[in-house]
Amino acid sequence: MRCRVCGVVGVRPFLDLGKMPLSDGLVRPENLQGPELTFALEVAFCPNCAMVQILQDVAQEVLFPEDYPYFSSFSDQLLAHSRRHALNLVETRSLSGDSLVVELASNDGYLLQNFVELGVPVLGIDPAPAQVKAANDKGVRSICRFFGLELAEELLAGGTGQAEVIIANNVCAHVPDLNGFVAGMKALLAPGGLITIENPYVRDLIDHCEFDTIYHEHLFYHSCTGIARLMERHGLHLNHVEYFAELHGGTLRYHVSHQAGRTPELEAYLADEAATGVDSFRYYEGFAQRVEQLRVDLRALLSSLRAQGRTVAAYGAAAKGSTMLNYVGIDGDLVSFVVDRNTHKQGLHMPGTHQPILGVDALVEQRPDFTLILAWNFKEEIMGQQRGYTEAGGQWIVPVPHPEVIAS
Ligand code: JHZ
Ligand code: ZN
Repeated sequence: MRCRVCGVVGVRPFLDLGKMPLSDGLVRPENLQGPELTFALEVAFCPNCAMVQILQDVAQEVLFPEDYPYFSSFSDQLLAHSRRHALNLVETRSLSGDSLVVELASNDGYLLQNFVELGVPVLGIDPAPAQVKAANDKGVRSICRFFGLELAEELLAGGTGQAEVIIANNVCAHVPDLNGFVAGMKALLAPGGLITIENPYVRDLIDHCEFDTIYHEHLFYHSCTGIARLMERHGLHLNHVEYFAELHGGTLRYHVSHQAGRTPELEAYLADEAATGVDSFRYYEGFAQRVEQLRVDLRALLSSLRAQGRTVAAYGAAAKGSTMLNYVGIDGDLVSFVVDRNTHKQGLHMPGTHQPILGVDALVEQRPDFTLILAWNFKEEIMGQQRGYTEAGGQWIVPVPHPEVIAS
């Protein structure tokens, strides 16, 4: 099989999750009886460019339909993280009313709104119409398009100047033509400009068994080595990296520019990836077995609770939640409903396993004995908001790195 990025034949599969529904394909009540699309889902490593990737392609219009339900603004932690990033960029890059900040996958304006507040011109680019509308409604100038070299050239030809800062958060996993995407960033970046890219770190995925972050929307799973090689191929340079342990299970922020040069922090990450083998196949061998063990353990935990007559619900109709429910085989008998703050998800049902998605008040109203936190990346924030449930005796289960009931 050919690598999606470097084109070399010989990517090596290391995990097969079987046939899975689309993780964000939440089901409307009227479609519950109808057929549901499922697609194979296998993950592989490219020994040539170190890019971890899935083997299957689902058409973009199927993956990202008009009613794509993910809105970034439902997490206070993410909003705070984004605000810090924006304020820091305004200061360190001396951004002003003459600058331009472009965000790729700008969603509902969760990040760019901070620049707007400070009078820094922005352009958000995102293919999801409802999210783009929400952004424009709050004064964040955004266009509804997929980004790539073509759009970059169209913007430049249309009079949009080059950007001092380009931000691409949680999107480099989603783009099939990653080369075209990076070429577009290069074209759009001012000579002294900065690109920042955030993505969950593949090392955390493997080390902490975060297999549920694997789904059809995520074509790539990134490392410093992979990003460095990708940038080099396009004449860009990875200069620096920052790590956020709490964000999406461990996130790296890559700093990229037209100028060569690596900070000691980046050198340390690259050396560490070489030493641990993140840049070689052996690191990924054995992962499938650990994932299978997690499936067995989580099923056993939930089955034994149910056998004792305990009730179990779940928190977070996250995309990763769908992978977890479907791979582990958690149906409505094991977990009866899922709650989520995102009002666009409420009233719908989980893909494949079909639990109804309710508002978060259902936890206190129905008081399940246990709640499985599918959005485990936000567990502190979630448990913090749900003290009433905990005080009423509700208990929490986290599924990764291994399933456990958390003492509260
Ligand atoms: P969340 C997202 O994946 C989207 P998902 C995307 N697929 C991506 O690439 C990764 O992030 C990195 C809800 N919630 O963001 C909101 C509450 O209800 O972890 C969400 O529905 N109450 C593009 O979908 C879900 O949980 C809360 O207090 O796997 C979290 O989904 C909080 C904090 C969240 O990821
Ligand atoms: Zn490759």
